[in-house]
Amino acid sequence: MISNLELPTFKFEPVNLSVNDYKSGVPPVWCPGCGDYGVLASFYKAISELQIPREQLAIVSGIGCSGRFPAFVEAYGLHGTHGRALPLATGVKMARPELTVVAAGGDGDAFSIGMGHVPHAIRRNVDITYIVMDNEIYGLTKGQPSPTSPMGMEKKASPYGTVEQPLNPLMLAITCGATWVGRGFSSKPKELVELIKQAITHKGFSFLQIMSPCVTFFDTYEHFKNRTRPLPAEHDPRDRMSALKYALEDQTVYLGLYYQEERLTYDQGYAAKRQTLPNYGVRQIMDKYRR
Ligand SMILES: Cc1ncc(C[n+]2csc(CCOP(=O)(O)OP(=O)(O)O)c2C)c(N)n1
Ligand code: SF4
Ligand SMILES: [Mg+2]
Repeated sequence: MISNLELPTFKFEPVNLSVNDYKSGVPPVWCPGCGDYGVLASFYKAISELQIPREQLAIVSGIGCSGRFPAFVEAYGLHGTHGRALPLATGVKMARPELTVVAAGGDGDAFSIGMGHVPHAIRRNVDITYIVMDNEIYGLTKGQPSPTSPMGMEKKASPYGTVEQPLNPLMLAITCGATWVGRGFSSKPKELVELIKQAITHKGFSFLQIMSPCVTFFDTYEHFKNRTRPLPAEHDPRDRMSALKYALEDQTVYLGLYYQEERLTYDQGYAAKRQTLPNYGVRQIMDKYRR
């Protein structure tokens, strides 16, 4: 019977894993200078510092240059369909709650086609880390505007400049109720490693926006180098209004931990519910509705 299905649990001896142990051997095919290299390097370092066993790590992505991420990491990987990283990652976490689950992808994957999933994964507080590599453009499909492209951006696909207000990912995550919200920059690896470690360690939905320039279609390196600053020391990450204030700042791009709180996670909620239903199973459900 499904309700009594016992999954085997494996015990592995602890080993000291180096950064190289987390490299899959598949060479990244990103353009030279792409910000995603910085994100990947920081990710390897973070997971090696956390010593996450490779068989306990699952990385899920949608489609995009950034969506290639799982291929480069020696762990479970799922390169899914465009915009569906979060529902797939939710499924992985619910089926194997003991795994560390990381979803990774781009601003288009997250906020265009995948936007319907973002608020729901957040409000459910699924215990996963969502890394959005935000280059403010569709890189893979050669430079169309994305929901985070600045207003007026002139490209081949928007030759007279866009007329749309960009979406603010941090504001979205904070107001939907994310329990961990942070922002990093691919060119600030020391800070980024710490943010990735914190995001993964947090129990609940962690939303990490990483500014990761696309050198080929929208080179924003100078823009971000001149505008990024650490969040001021007086900012208290337990203060949601303060987090929103800095998220809304558009002249300075603040980096660091914006917001954190503890709340029941989706898998904890389900596990607790099951405790109250000792006879839960397909047959019992069918009996309930037959009555
Ligand atoms: C259903 C579907 N629609 C459209 C596409 C085409 N497509 C592939 S990636 C992408 C956008 C990629 O942009 P982003 O998510 O920002 O990733 P980046 O390449 O910038 O890292 C689009 C529109 C697709 N693969 N599948
Ligand atoms: S097109 Fe842009 S985002 Fe894609 S690999 Fe090249 S630099 Fe990176
Ligand atoms: Mg993009």
